[in-house]
Amino acid sequence: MRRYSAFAIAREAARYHSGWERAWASPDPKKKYDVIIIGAGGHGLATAYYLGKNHGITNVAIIEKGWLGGGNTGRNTTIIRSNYLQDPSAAIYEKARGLYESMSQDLNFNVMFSPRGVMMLAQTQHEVRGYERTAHANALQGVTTEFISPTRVKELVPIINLDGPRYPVLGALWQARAGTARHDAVAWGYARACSDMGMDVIQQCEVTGVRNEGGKVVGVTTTKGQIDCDKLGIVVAGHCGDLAGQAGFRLPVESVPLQALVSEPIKPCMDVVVMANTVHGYMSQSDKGEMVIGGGTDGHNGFTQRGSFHHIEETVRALVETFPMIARLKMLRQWGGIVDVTGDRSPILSKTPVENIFINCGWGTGGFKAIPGSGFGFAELMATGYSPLTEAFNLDRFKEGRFIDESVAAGVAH
Ligand code: FAD
Ligand code: PYC
Repeated sequence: MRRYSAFAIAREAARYHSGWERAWASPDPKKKYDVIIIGAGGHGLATAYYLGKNHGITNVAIIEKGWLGGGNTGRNTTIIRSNYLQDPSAAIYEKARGLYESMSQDLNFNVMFSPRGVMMLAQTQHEVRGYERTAHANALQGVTTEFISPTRVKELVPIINLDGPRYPVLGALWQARAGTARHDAVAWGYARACSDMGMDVIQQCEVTGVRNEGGKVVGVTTTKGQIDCDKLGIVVAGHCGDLAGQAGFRLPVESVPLQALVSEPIKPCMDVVVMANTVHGYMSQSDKGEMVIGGGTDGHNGFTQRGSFHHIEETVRALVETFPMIARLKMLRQWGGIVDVTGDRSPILSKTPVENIFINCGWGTGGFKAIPGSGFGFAELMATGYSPLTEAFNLDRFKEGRFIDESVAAGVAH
């Protein structure tokens, strides 16, 4: 396998942005695509990739209003884990985690997957019981997690304060094979693989209308003209309500800002990911040495890619009590994304009321970890009409009351 340095990854990005590759393809009005995917985030690109790789469907266009991975895929804090409670979730997140393990080889693009371990602290008795229950459920699902003691927590994270001023650390749910990956490399790797298969990745092209005839999709209208297709996948995260509206149906999804921040780089001090959901902050250390920090969503719907200022204060306060040594760290940057949240905190991967339109959304605050599993299943659904990975996540569950409640496993409050 060829390995890529950080420099080589940056060069790959420059290739895309310089127009050297097909990634700057423009829509060809004479061409009809078998499949159009709206949204060149991780889920859209992974879907296109598996349509080609697993189902031989390569007459595909991926249409992006901004740039590759410029939505939530390039804005998240890169936590990858599969310690969810319900069986359908464990299946799709564990499939994804497994695919992350071999993604660099599969795409021949270094996505810097780092299975360093993810720890979710239990700081109330309620959380202890909840995480013990999750560990038992995971054992039945074949997902390797364990509930560990405070002593083990301290061994793994020497900088942690077990006796915080508000909540002591009573233990943690630990997944040793969970971790992080370089988020934009995931988008670039999939995009290059799609491009190599002959697909058109069309950037700076916003879909402004979805064209249906007789209840069946025929194409889209974009800022670069009309494009025809047989099947359409809407994979636009926080903008899914808007696109569904253009197609003529409604979704049970709310869009809310979620933000993150990073500190100045410091020497290595923590080699696992820690999530503290009661005090409400989480932190990991990037390969560059920056502390990567996040907390909850804004308490109101919104489409700003910023997030409210008071959340920064709350998140930093929570993390300073958990890791007192970060108190004097300077913060370098802050940003936000628009996340698409469902009532049961589980995604939607589904057929829609319009024939041949499929929707993949609702990943909320936790979809980065799911990208390869979601793409694998959604491509199967789009190609064959059925996927065991996506079946439980269909839209009808909201009518039929078959919720997949992951409000605890989602980790980030929303
Ligand atoms: P996106 O990456 O947002 O892609 C959708 C694309 O659609 C965008 O590029 C957008 O420009 C495009 N688009 C929208 N409308 C149109 C249109 N009309 N025409 C054409 N294109 C359009 N998840 C985790 O698993 N772990 C984490 O640690 C984590 N941390 C997070 C931290 C933050 C601050 C945020 C914001 C999110 C976090 N997430 C995390 C969630 C994760 O980032 C998302 O669930 C995931 O990236 C969604 O991917 P996507 O491909 O569905 O969406
Ligand atoms: O889903 O693990 C997660 C997560 C952490 C931060 C944001 N999302």
